[in-house]
Amino acid sequence: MKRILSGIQPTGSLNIGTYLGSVKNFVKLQSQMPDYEFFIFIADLHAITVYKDKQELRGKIRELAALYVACGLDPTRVNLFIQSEVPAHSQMAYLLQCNSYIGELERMTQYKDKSRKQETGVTVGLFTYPTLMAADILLYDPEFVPVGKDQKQHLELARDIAIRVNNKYNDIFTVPKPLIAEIGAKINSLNDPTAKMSKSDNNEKSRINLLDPENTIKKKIRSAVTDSLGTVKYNPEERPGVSNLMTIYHVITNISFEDIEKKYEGMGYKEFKEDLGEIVYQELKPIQERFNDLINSKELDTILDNGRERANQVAFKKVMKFNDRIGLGRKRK
Ligand code: ATP
Ligand code: LTN
Repeated sequence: MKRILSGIQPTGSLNIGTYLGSVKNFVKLQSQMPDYEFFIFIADLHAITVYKDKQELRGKIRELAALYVACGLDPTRVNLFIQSEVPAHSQMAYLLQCNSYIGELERMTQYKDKSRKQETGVTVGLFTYPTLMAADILLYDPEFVPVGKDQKQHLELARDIAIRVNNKYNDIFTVPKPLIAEIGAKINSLNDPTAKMSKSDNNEKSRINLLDPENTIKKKIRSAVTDSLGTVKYNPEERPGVSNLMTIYHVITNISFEDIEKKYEGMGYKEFKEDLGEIVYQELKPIQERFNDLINSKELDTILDNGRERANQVAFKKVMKFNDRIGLGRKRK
């Protein structure tokens, strides 16, 4: 069976950027692509490239798992698992590090940005992060990897590594293709609409978290940065603020930009923002209700146990096969 795989880090607060750009897409794909087996995981090993408090990390991992299911991932369709519970990820990452070059990792823009921001205490893990990501992917031979635009470069590296290893060790990996959502692929920050809405932004007002209460959601949208023109028109270059809000509106309701423009013709931002606040809240309400049922449930543990079992089965086989091709250990019978 062909496969699809993706992961999200359990850091910060899951927000509508990650939801609209990534999770909602998985939910759509699981029904649009019935011939594929899905692997979706919580990338907790990636989260510790920067130090995390133990209790907080544990909490975030579980929260993210519950949110995935609350957002509509169907555990009968998707193997949902926690990365660190499948040891082959770390093993494969090492093997791939021995097939990657320092120069290509130094070119990764996310590493350059993050290490520049941090200055001291930049860990080796942060630097080798893309090889761990390549391991996550190549272990499962997926045909497609749905990601946001910001992960495209990492995926290209995973492809390069796969091709290189295939040449050296006789076709061991499927070369994965990115699957990037067309629109809604990038939701921007509410207070700086030229930057990505990010779960690690220190400013809470920059994003709407999936677990924000109704009044917070509405307040944040009301205070989102727009411009002084006061017309609802889509023009991402010149009017990033209102265009970003229109993107959120469009991705949730499926109403075209043109129809949104028509609907709010002759009105200011106030009405548009009031409506958008309600639209976002209505989208998140059922997710929050399902989340509350799941977070402390046995059901969630069963889902993660099943996911871990299936992922281990596939991943262990792959890493042993690669060990064998390299010539590690003793020859397998
Ligand atoms: P950070 O900004 O803290 O590095 P993040 O908010 O990008 O983290 P990730 O865990 O890196 O969160 O993202 C998970 C997935 O969601 C990725 O595929 C990413 O591309 C996508 N994604 C994240 N933020 C957005 C956004 N604002 N718009 C669209 N997609 C997003
Ligand atoms: N690096 C990704 C999360 C991630 C991932 C993966 C996505 C880790 N491993 C494998 C797709 C496939 C991120 O920060 N968004």
